[in-house]
This record gives sequence, structure tokens and C-alpha cells, in this order.
Amino acid sequence: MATLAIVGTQWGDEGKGKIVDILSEKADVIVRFQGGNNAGHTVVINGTKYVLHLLPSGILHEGKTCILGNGMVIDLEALVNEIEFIKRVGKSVDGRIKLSERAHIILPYHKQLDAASEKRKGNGSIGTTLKGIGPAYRDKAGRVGIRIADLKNPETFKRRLVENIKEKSIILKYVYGFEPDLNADKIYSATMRIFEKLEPFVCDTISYLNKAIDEDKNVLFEGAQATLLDIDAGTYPYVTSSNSSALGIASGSGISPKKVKKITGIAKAYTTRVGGGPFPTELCCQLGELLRARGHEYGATTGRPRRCGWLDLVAVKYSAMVNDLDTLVITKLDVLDAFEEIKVCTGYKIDGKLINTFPSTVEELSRVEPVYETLPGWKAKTTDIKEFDKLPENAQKFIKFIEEFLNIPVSLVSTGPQRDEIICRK
Ligand code: 2SA
Ligand code: MG
Repeated sequence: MATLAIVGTQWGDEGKGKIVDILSEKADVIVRFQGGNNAGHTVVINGTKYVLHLLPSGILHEGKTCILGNGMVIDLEALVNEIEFIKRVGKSVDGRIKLSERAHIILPYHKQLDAASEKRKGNGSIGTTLKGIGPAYRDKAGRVGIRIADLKNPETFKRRLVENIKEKSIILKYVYGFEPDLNADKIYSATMRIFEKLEPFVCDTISYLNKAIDEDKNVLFEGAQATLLDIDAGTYPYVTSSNSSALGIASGSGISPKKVKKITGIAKAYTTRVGGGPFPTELCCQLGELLRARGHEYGATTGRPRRCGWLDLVAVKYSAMVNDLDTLVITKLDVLDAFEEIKVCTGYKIDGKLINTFPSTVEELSRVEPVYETLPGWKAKTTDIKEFDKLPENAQKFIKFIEEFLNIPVSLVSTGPQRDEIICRK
């Protein structure tokens, strides 16, 4: 394996958690490099469902080291709760979790600002998870963020916290018309109390990871959200506030881009999106509802119903280019088992003319008219099938169609939520 990255190619929820869990078996170290507890990575083991938000999905494998990289934004309380949850399900965490001292922390004012900003946007809201992600990254870029390492120096932390609270209170009150609920003393002591529980995990993850790679350890990078939600490459401004494609691996984990040897993209057999923003292949009819019901398409963090639509290969092709994918994994094939016919978007038209690039503005993306190829469905259960050749012929054709369109081999096909519901292709 050496170094392998897993990234989403759509708008998230492609099933990265399950694939990372499977691939973690061969990994020594699993790394989250961006985002925070906006992520919801679902893993099902022996019928039990685990939803992870901050810890890499590799945490469910005993003996593996899990890094929360410098590019993440950490809600300390959420992390403590997740660690407690992992202990409760009988897994040990000692020495296995490495929390970057350079990661930024999410504070109460970030969540209040997230809510205030979304409320003010009204119908044009981003549809964030309200976890304070955007405001925390805004502070990081604005050089007023507070990092894990700052908590080791209580006086510095207190001073910066007080300064920030002063500024944020003014913004909340006078820009957004929100009554701020921010008491510096209370926030300070609550944060320090929680930090005490996390201190044993704090580490210089940049040095740790570079050393692990130099020693030829197998390292798996786990992307959260996805390429179309990437702050640079995605459908801005309807994106998250980090580089959630492979673009973020180097900066978010503190390694050179030369060190990532293989990148695998995950694509669902159809498309979903949670939150606002254009979605060319969205199905607002019964077919969309059928996809949602069969795919259990509800936010793993917020419980929001996800918008559903046909597979958009124009979008996935763009993601394949951005990430320079080596292989692709197709997930949730079984969700399509019930469909008479399946549409796949292979082109975008604007004003009746085919365009050959993925639009860089949402104004343009919301105007595109998808061009579809209609493929016959297979109307048969695929869940227990373990070999590609045993799949119904039309299901094989569907996968081959994707491979040919993208010119990327499909290495795994997932046919259900369980670990063993997977077809491995050589
Ligand atoms: P944020 O909270 O600032 O990152 O929101 C900005 C946009 O990014 C989207 N986003 C996501 N999209 C899909 N899945 C995500 N994780 C959860 C899940 C989401 C949930 O696994 O289901 O439970 O609702 C995720 N996190 C962020 C978000 O919808 C905004 O469009
Ligand atoms: Mg998810």
C-alpha cells in the first residue's frame, strides 16, 4: 500500500467510511487531514452501525494508529465524546490516537457565527452542518485562530480567547443582530477541563507522519466531504471551508505532495447532495424519493434528507482530473437493483450547446441541462454477490460504462453497508 488516499468524487456521502474501514486492515496509520465533525462516516460491522465524525474510520481496527492532522478543526467536546464511544464499544485508544498540536479548535463563538450567518443568508443559505466549521477556518486564515498547542499555554490561550470574544461579540450583535452567549471565563474553564482529557493524545503529527512514511509504513489518508465541496475546486460558495479533495492532503497533514503514491476516488452509483447549491442531475420526483429510501440517504451528522439524483459522470470526470485518480470505487450499486432503467449524465449543455468543462461558477452550473445515456436496469439483488462476473450482465455493463467514460479502472464495487458486501476486482 505504502501511501494511499481515499477521496470523495461527488458531494460527499459516497461511502468513504466503509471503504477506509476495509482498507485499514492493510494500513499502519490512518490520517484525517481536513474538516471536523461536519463529517459523518458510517461503518457497519456485524450488523452494528458506527458513525464517526472526527476519528479516522481506521479506529475500529485494533492496533492501528489514527492521526487527526493539522488541517482539521477540532470540537474538543465532540472528540472526547467520540473517544468515550470507542472505549464503550470495547476498543482501546491508548497510544493509537495522535491529535495534531497544530490543528485549530472550534469554540462556541464559531458555532454561533455559523448559525447567525446561515440565518442571515435565508433562502440562499449554504446549508452547513452548523458545527462552526466555516468560522473556525475563517479564523485560521485570518490568523486569529486558536490551536491545540495554545492550550498548553493557558495564559496565551486566555488572552487570545478574550480578544476573540470581544471581536466576535461585536460581530454577532451588530452585524448579525444576535445576542452573543459568550462568557470568557466559562469558555476558558470548560475548554481547559476538556483539554485535560485530550492532552495525552496531543503530538507533533507532522514529524510523526513523515517518519512513518520514511520508514515505509502503510499510510491511508481519509478524505472527508468530497471534491465538489472543496473550497478551491468545488462548487463555491456551496462548499465546505477546507480542501476536501486530494488537494488538501499535503497541507492538511504536513507532508510533501511527492509522498502520496496512490489516490482512489469513491463514487456512489448515483449522486446525492446535502445542503444548498446547484445539482444538475437532481431528481425531484418519485425516482429521487426511491433513491433516498433505498439508499437511506439522510445526513449522518444532522439527519437531514439528502437530495438524490442520477450519476453525474461529467462531475466525476472533473473530480478524476482534479485528484488524478488511479482507481475508482463504486458504492451503493445495490440501491439501483430496483430500477427498470438507469440514467447516467455524460454531458452538459448550456443554451443547447455542449460544454466541455465543468463550470467554475454556480450561476453557470445551475443553468446546465444534463445530457443522459439511458442504460437498462438489472432488476435483481446484487448484495450477496462476491465476484464481478457473477453480477447481472446489465450491472457489469453499468460498471464498464463508467470505466470507459472515465478511463479509470473500477477496483471495488460495494453492494451493501456490511464490510463483506464488496466485490474486489484485480
Ligand atoms: P459545513 O458544515 O460548513 O462543512 O457545510 C458546508 C457544506 O458542506 C456540506 N457538508 C457535507 N455534505 C455531505 N456530508 C457531510 N457530512 C454529513 C453526512 C452531513 C450531514 O455525512 O451526512 O449529516 O448533514 C457534509 N459535511 C458538510 C454541507 O451540507 C454544506 O453544503
Ligand atoms: Mg457522510
